[in-house]
Amino acid sequence: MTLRLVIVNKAYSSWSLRPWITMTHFGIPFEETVIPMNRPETRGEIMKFSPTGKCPALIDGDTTVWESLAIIEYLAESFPDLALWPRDKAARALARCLANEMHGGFQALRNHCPTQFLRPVRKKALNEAVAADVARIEAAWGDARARYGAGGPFLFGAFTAADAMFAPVVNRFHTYDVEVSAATRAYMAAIMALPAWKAWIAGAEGEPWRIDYYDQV
Ligand SMILES: N[C@@H](CCC(=O)N[C@@H](CS)C(=O)NCC(=O)O)C(=O)O
Repeated sequence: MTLRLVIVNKAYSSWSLRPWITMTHFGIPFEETVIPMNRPETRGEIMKFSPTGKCPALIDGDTTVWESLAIIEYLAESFPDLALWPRDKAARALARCLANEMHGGFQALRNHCPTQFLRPVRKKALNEAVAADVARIEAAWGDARARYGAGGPFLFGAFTAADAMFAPVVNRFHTYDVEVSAATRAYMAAIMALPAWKAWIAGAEGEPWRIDYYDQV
């Protein structure tokens, strides 16, 4: 049975990107349904797939999985031959810590700098709370890279679900021209060079829907 991933606009959706880039990068076949946000019918359309009225949602036959991180865990269980998480237990524990920290945190950064995959690079001043989020993210990335990143340019060497969880932050740092270290820039460049990243941006560019609020931030 073909997996179906239900997402909202690629131009703006950070949560949708996470499972999408995971599945695309690892070559997991799926069909996608894109529901445009900010329309009167949006919630009803999403509710056909997800009880939360939020995307992403993964449909696998009779099984529906929502919440980006739960979807990634479901995929990791469904495709055990693919190293969605690092193979080493201690590395995997750190990867899950970081993924959970991202899933539940960094609210200041998320509110101040919404993901916007089509926004030209333009600097935005950061307040103290956002700067603290940026500092913590840089420290977390640096720690993972120092301990487990020797085998490649990603947090745990090869691309894993931890990178997928942070991929929208790469967009935020990039498009709001956040001042970060050279090491952070190198990590961002590696993410933005991924074919799966480029495919997401191309998808966003091809969408006919624009939302003023996000376009003006
Ligand atoms: N914690 C959820 C967040 C899901 C979420 O907020 N999705 C947003 C898109 S980024 C959504 O579906 N918004 C549609 C709407 O509110 O109408 C997850 O990890 O999947």
